[in-house]
Amino acid sequence: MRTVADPDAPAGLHVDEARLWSRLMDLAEIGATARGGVCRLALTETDIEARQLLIGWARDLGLAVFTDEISNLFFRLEGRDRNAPPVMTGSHIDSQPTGGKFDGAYGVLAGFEAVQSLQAAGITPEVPVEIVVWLNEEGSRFSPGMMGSEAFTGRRPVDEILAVTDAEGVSTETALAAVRARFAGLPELPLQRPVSAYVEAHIEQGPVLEERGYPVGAVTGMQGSRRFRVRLTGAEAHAGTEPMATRRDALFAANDVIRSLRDHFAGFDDRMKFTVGLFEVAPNVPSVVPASVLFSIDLRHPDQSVLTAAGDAIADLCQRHARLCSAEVRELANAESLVFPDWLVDLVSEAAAELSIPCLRLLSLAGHDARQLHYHCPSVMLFVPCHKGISHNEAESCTPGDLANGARVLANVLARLSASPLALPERTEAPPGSNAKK
Ligand code: HGY
Ligand code: MN
Ligand code: MN
Repeated sequence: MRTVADPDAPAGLHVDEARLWSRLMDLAEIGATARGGVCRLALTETDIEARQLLIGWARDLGLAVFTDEISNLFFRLEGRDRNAPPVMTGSHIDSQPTGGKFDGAYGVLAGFEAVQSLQAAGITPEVPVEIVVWLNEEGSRFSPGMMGSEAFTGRRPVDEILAVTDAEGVSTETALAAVRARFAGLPELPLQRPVSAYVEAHIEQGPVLEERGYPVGAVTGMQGSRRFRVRLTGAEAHAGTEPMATRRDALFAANDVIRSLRDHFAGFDDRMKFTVGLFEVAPNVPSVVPASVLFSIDLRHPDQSVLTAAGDAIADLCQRHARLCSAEVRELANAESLVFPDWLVDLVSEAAAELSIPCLRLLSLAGHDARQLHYHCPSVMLFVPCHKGISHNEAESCTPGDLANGARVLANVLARLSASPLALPERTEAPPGSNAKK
């Protein structure tokens, strides 16, 4: 077994499990919830506090700190070739309202641990290495998510992102301006700048690694997902006087529409995932017939043709089952299934083998910022187990050992990718219509 004493010991051997766990717990304090999770929504005071904490840690490591016009954060370990496009690693620090300590945060802090391991191994990379914090991956306040990585890669126009409003009517533009003012002194880098490669570490958010007994996963690709909003419009009426037959009851219409969608999607194989997570009724008072319902649809499947066919049926189903109400269907995002470059997935597997860490190749059923970077530069992910696959839930939990193993593999991957300039990646052309706002 090789040790850190070996001059050419893999950088990953310098990972410090306790240090990584301690940083994760410190970050989890920010937005901590009473049930052991985190609520750290994008562009809120908790997001700002978390950024301040990370900037302090980055400066302690001697990393240069940058931002951009959409408030992504970049912590840069300089390379011998300062002009070479950086190798990037990172994830997000915003959470779901009932999120866990590790979703997103792990990818950023595994990046810190991996870079600190490169430093401990005395490695000066040829190519700069940057840890990135993407703005608003989750999209739980400003929808859809992945705003930082979409703006960075040019996959969604910035003005479209700035125009999005939250439930209180606050625009992304207003909330972003307040955050940018708090970090006014940070030097800015342009959007869409070249990147040599992107590697994102993340918890699996599924049960496979834990069930199969693998400490690390090399992620082969990501299933496609389509996001919609459906608005059903009827008319307010008196709960005591309006006859049942003439009511334009938007809630009863929503009940029929959602039932018809459930029946339709149940007709596909069990890889189809259909979720209605957001549901708003107006005027939402006991003695008025509901006039308006707004609900979300999150639809996912690994087979692109199935996802296309299933998603394209939604508008017609809504119209047909809306009863006396009108139905308006808007698609917010359409992200295709994708496959990461084989050579990069192999590199993750090889880096794990170098450390004698068993590694399983698997597909990501969750969405991640790597989805956007995939069309900008060669990208890949590595997963670590989370207990029973529980995530987007305050009970999300991981073991310090698994988290450290993922950081060890990440350190080795970064060491190899940054050791010499990669041929500037030709960009993978995005499929037509993906991510397009209908
Ligand atoms: O929804 C997702 O797949 C991601 O965890 N935000
Ligand atoms: Mn995530
Ligand atoms: Mn998430």
